[in-house]
Amino acid sequence: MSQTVLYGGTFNPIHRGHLEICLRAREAVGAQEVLLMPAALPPHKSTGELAPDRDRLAMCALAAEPYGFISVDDYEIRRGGRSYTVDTLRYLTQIRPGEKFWLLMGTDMFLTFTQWRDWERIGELATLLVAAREEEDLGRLEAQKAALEKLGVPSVLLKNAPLPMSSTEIRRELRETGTTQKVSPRVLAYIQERGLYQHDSQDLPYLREYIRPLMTDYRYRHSLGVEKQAAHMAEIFGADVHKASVAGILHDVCKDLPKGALLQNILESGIINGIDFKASPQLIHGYAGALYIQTHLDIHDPDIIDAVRYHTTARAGMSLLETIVYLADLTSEDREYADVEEMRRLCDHDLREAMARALTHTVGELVRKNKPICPDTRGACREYCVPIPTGDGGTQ
Ligand code: DGI
Ligand code: FE
Ligand code: FE
Repeated sequence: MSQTVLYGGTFNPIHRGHLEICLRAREAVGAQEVLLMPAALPPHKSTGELAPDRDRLAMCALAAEPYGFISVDDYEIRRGGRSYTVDTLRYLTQIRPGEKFWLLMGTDMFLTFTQWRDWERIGELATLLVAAREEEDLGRLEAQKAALEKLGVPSVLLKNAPLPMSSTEIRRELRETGTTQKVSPRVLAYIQERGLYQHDSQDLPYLREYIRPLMTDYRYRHSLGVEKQAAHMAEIFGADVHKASVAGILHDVCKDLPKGALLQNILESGIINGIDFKASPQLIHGYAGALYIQTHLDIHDPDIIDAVRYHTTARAGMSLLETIVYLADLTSEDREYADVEEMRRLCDHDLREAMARALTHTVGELVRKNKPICPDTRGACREYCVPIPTGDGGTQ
């Protein structure tokens, strides 16, 4: 019977460590083929810096080319979004009847196997092949192997598989030096040609390009406007112009992304500041944006993160940068409302007065629409002596 090893992963980028594992896996089980299955990743998934699906797929194909036994399947990328392993295995066993499948996995996945969706079915469709690293606790792995065996799920431990190099390290090396020895020459050429992983994570032209497909044209124009206005105000008030620009361009990065997944990320992060996000879904995008720029864009500057997080609600004790981004959001060149010119004038001269006016307007609107006012917005109102009108609809 033909034997195939299924090797899934983000491959961001595929490197020599991955290829070593392919060789070891083939050897260990006498497989004819190792099938790489790059995972599609939705924009809201927390994965760190990620090259586009198509590029990761192309790099896998380039890396596989010299090895007759490695092939690449674009099934998960064609499907898009999150794929469950069980679905991928169902697909493979359907199109390749009579083949025996081995499912290659790391030890973390092996130890949590019974938490996977339809794990029993996975066990029927494939035999688990576990790439254990030398330094790992083999006793624990053997115990898990025995436990799974009892549940009818067979597995093989691949001991002494080479310590895989880390894609994170490789991305850093590429960013800092423009090159690396840890990927194959063809993959390196592709990375360099496409300019992957080589940007500085706070490079403005890169960030503008990055956000564009995540939002509507309207939102994109607004983001450019907020970047410009935040930079302008930072100049006037002696704040860091670069940080203001980065926070400005990114402040609404999550505004047009699906709210369900964003909310889940926020709840998992534990930073909720007493907000009932279900009652106030318009507050999700600032909090989600603050997480997103860390996980997807490698931006870890706490000043920028807080400016994004509090750009909708404001709060007591805002930094100068937070204040600038909050106000730039309301006075960017795309904004049109009766006294926008007056607000822009204040934003050039008197941030305190501008904040007081902005908050007065916001809480007035919220009360009029009978929407909850969140604790941080209340804190900002206290600080700027803005009374919250009575008829206030709730305590949020
Ligand atoms: O994302 P933008 O549209 O550019 O602007 P924004 O981030 O300031 O979002 C504005 C929305 O947020 C607007 O619908 C009012 C709402 N908002 C601001 N503060 C609060 C609030 N909503 C609730 N429920 N509670 C608040 O304290
Ligand atoms: Fe916003
Ligand atoms: Fe905005």
